[in-house]
Amino acid sequence: MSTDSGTITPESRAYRAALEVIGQVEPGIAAAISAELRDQRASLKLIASENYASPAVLLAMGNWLSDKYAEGTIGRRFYAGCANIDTVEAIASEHARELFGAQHAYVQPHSGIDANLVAYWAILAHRIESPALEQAGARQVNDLSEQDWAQLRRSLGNQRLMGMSLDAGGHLTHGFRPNISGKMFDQRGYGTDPQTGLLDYDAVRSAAKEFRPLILVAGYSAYPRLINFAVMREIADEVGATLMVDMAHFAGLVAGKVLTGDFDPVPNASVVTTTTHKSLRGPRGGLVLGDAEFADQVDRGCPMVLGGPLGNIIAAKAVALAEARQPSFRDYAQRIVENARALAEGLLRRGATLVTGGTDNHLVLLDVSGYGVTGRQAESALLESGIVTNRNSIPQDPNGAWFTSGIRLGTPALTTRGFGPSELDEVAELIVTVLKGTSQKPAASGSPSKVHYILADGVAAEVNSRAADLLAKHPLYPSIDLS
Ligand code: DSN
Repeated sequence: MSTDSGTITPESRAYRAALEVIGQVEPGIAAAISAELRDQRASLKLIASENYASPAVLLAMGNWLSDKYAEGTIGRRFYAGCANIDTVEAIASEHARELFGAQHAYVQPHSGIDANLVAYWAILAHRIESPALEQAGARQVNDLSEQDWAQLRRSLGNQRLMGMSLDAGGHLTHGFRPNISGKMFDQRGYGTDPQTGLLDYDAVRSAAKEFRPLILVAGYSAYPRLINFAVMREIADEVGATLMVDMAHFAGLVAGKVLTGDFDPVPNASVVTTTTHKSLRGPRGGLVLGDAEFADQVDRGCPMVLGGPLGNIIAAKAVALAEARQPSFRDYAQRIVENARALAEGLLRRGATLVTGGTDNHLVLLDVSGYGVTGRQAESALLESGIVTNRNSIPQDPNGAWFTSGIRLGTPALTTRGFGPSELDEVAELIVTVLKGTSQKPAASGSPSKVHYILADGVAAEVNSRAADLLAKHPLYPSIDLS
């Protein structure tokens, strides 16, 4: 790209100026920002939960909206002078409601975990706290007698939650015991069929009938198939549970209308949470969507559960949501899935083992145990070869959640760069080349290491070079030249 002052793009101008200003105060930070762009440009990003936000989204984050405190929400702020934050929040909420067809949208959560905490407390408040207040004739908890307050606290702390277990592909916040969700709720996980790796709705139904949760959570961070949310809703209704869906991973596929009807969580669940930075391709953050009946409690997320809203991030969410309402986003979402399928087929054709035998969404879960390495070793060998992935446990993983026996691969980021199915097939070849060339290095004790590995001579160089050829065909942020 020409650096001639007549042809320089607005994005290049913006970032050069920003880096110059930052560099005058802390050059190390300016250098790290530039290095991150270089690194992202130079690697095949297959982390299923990452993406590349547009320059407009990125630029919306770096400004003085960050300086404003605005606890509360529109029309109910704890600070004066929030008119512009009100505008930003209203635009973001409207885009979210329109994009997803939701009755209500709360755009303040700082992350997916925060969004889930807001949702849990909103459901508890709506279903447990409000009826208790009504029964006691109180307007708020401060009006309760000590005895009623103690009783309410006991009730809030003893509710049941059921979600997909972590090793079946669920998320930490869906009731994993060490997580706060597993401690604040009496929890039970549902798994997948040990033979097929698929969600068994009959098993979920009978477990729910036995356990009778207050909240049934659906959604995942490492399940490569679709979930029928209409069936999950039927199960929730049968046992008196509120269906909550965490669509963080596949929000882009919902926004892009790849997941519709029974597979669209929004019309089927009462409360839906998401992050905004994964397949949705926005800034790092979260959203809570849902039925109007939960709106009042959801809107109390800040300051009851969350710290002050980040006006600059909400602005960037609004920009990203506006982008996702464009027709081109539907094409993008469709291509994510086609690319994931091409990646899965390419891996299978080259002898790899995939959990569930394939994919219907944006991710593939590769069982690396057949290559004689742990997920941790595979992750490191791939990184050395220019392929960024993350290790992930597989169902009944003998190596546990830290070393793991799996690698999770996702296509949202490479699809943003413009990769197509034939290139994902080549990526599959590169992955298998690395895995076949990787072996365990014995630990000092002589026993097999779960960490150290040996990569056969020449493999990293060859794969890095072929990855560089692929990446050169699809430059990242072509409108930005920092030189
Ligand atoms: N860290 C996210 C992921 O990678 O799936 C979930 O929290």
